[in-house]
Amino acid sequence: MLPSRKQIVAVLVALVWAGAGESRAALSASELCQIRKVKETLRFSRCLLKAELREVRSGSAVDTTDCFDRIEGQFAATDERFGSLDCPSFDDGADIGMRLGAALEELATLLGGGTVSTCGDGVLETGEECEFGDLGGATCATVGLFGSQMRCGADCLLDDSQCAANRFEDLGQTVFDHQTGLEWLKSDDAGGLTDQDATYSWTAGTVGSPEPDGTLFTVFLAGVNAPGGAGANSPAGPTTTGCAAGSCDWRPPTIEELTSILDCASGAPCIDTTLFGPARAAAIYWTSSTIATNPGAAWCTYLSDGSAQVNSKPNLQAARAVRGP
Ligand SMILES: [Ca+2]
Ligand SMILES: [Ca+2]
Repeated sequence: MLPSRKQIVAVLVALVWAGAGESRAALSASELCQIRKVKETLRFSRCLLKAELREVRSGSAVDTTDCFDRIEGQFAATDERFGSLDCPSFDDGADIGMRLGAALEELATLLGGGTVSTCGDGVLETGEECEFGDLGGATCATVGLFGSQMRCGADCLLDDSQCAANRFEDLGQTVFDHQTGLEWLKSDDAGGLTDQDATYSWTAGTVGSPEPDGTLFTVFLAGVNAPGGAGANSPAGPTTTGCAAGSCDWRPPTIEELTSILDCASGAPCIDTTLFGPARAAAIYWTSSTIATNPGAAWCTYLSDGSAQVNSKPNLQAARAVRGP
């Protein structure tokens, strides 16, 4: 990558600083190493600019190999003399030479009336859609796609090839949501933990108990997160890890997360069963969200109309596991 204006200024400041530093009483080994390198960088710049002068005068290309050989040799000698502990930078002769060489070549082009590409200089300019680390506000969503993989590609043009065309991706045992980054465990009708008819309690206590020790946690989550767990008779059961769909960090969704996948377009149940698996039309799904003013109850989602419901934690309701951010 070409040096930025900031990097060029830093070199100039270092040159001035090195000149001032020489008059100080005591210089550290680190400073002495840096001064040698700055001086050598200065010589390298002169070497290249002299070559450019000869080139303009003669009208033919001038070999600058000697310039590059010298800076690499001198930097290596400096590194050897001071060592990596004392030198603030190390083994960087070729890199400095390449960066400065590229910058001076651009300047020579400009001085000859030519134009240079500004892609890669870190500044987003007209004609550029992006620069390294600066996508100009573009995301997969701003171009009608899903996911978080918008990239800055060649010639400072946006590269959306890693964005997803569809929000939901069917991964077999799970569904990945490219909009939220969440992965959902599918339901089934196999009679195991993830069966559409299975129901669980939020707490093992009586009405009013806030504790998360019901079968939602001790059976459902413990099962999908444990090797050889009780979910083994469902399609989401046996895997190389033993956990459901190969992941052991399943959890109940928050009310916001569960609401984000509801879809009442085809009526009850308000979820796309072709994607997320079967669900009873009147199923009520637990979430991890306790009611702030009533710790003995938690938010649920009612699949018959997609509404949020308050449910007492000892009740038996359906469960759907999620993982991710
Ligand atoms: Ca630019
Ligand atoms: Ca069933």
